[in-house]
Amino acid sequence: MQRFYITTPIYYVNDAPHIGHAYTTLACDALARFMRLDGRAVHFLTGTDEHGQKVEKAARDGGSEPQDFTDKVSQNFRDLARELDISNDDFIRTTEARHKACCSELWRRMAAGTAPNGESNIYLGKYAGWYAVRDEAFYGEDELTTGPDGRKRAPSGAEVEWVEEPSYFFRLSAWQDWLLDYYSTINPDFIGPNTRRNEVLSFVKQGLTDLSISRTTFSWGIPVPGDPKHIMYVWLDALSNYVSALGWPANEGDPAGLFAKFWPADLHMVGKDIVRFHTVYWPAFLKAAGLEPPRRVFAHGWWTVEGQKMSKSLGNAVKPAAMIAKYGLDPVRYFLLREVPFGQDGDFSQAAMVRRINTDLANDLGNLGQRVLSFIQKNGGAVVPQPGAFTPEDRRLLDATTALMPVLRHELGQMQAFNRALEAIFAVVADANRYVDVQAPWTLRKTDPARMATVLYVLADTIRRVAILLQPFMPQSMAKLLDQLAVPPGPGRDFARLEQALVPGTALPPPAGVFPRYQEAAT
Ligand code: ME8
Repeated sequence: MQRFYITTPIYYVNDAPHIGHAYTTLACDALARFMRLDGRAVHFLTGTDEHGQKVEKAARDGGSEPQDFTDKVSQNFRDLARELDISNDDFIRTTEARHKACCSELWRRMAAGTAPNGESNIYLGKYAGWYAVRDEAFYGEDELTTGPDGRKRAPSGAEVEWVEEPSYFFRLSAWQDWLLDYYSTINPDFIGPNTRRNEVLSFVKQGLTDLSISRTTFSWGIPVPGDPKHIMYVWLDALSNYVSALGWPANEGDPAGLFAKFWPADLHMVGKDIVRFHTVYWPAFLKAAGLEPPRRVFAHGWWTVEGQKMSKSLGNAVKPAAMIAKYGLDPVRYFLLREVPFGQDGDFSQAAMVRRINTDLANDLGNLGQRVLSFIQKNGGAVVPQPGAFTPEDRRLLDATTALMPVLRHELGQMQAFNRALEAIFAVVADANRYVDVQAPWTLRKTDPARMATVLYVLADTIRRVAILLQPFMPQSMAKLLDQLAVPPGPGRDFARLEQALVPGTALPPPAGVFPRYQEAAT
């Protein structure tokens, strides 16, 4: 069986989850569900990033011990996954013992190995330079700008501070040629989309400097093996989650273990803010430790809200729970993945959300289901109709759904183009609505009942196929629609059954609208 390992970033617990976090997790969920329905063995991981200076500071600012604080806030991210109906197989916290053991071993392996220039991968030195706690990242002087307030800032807008302390370094400079080779020759599909790939390539071509990978001025983290005054740089700690959650190193060499089954990861999904950590540092760390690099990293774009950056100070962060309460879960899932070409930035506006709900979901898909199923209920004896021979128009509509499978495999599996996948499915929904209008079953009812039955059959089966294909995006609503077509839950809803048509004569329950129009409550 083909395997698929997909991960979200592990989120910092200093912040409450908002629509940006929901977005990444949702995209991964849709892909994980797609792959499962397509017959793959899937492992889908999410979790929380709990060490480092930023989290320690957030805990202390709130008057808590870091462990108590992280225990509490990590739960918000688990709750988010439940609110969004996320199908993750595991949830990792970097404060768990399984993770700490993995980090220590990864460090030891890196330290034991040599870089391509023959020198040791890790050496002790002194870091003197700029650090942004908000990004948990080191910056060169040339990357900074000075604001009107005289403070220096990183390209992300985060304030930086001068840090001078003993530190272990990773000999990243020596991995530059291997990285360029990895991006260009060994694995040209490593980074998506292309804009990000080009950015990373030019960053690496400019020349890499060695990376500070330990800190000594605070203590909330994993100690460096053999030198516990140092704690590991939080990004080395965090990135390791992708292998610690698979049980590495304890199950190394066990062919039935999760690590053997699922590493290297098929896809690390991330936001564009953290692409450098995942595409430069992470493959180099792994290679230095003698492990395989991941197969692909896709960096999606950034959401603003009503044209503004989401921020604590503006207090405009969109809370997923509030959106779900207002619009329903599946409309929110649909909107986020449909509205913006995946990879580009997008703006979350209530007006755009309502437009999508009313146009695509209520008018196009909802109406198709409702008018066909209630017509069958009233005029077709409330059973799956008995079709006669299919005309070319009938075949064209049925074939259109079958033809979607390779398109979806490409757009989702290779390109992570959620919007294009949804566009393709909804083009068939539009075809089906046109087919209803042209075939006019209400007229056939009087002139040619046998043909009416065929038309209704073709429509019911098209709705079944569309509902099966939309399950990864809107699992709960599509389950309701498939219930109304009397398709039992389980393997009958897998992609492999797409062409195993409805059985004429099967009783159909009374239909109920799946996507109501959204109307602003009168004030
Ligand atoms: O960076 N639009 O965690 P983090 C779109 N712990 N996506 C957004 C977003 C927005 N406005 N805001 C956040 C970290 N995200 C590290 C990761 S991984 C080994 C360690 C999403 O809590 C997006 O996926 O700051 C981004 O990359 C991630 O949240 C950052 O989450």
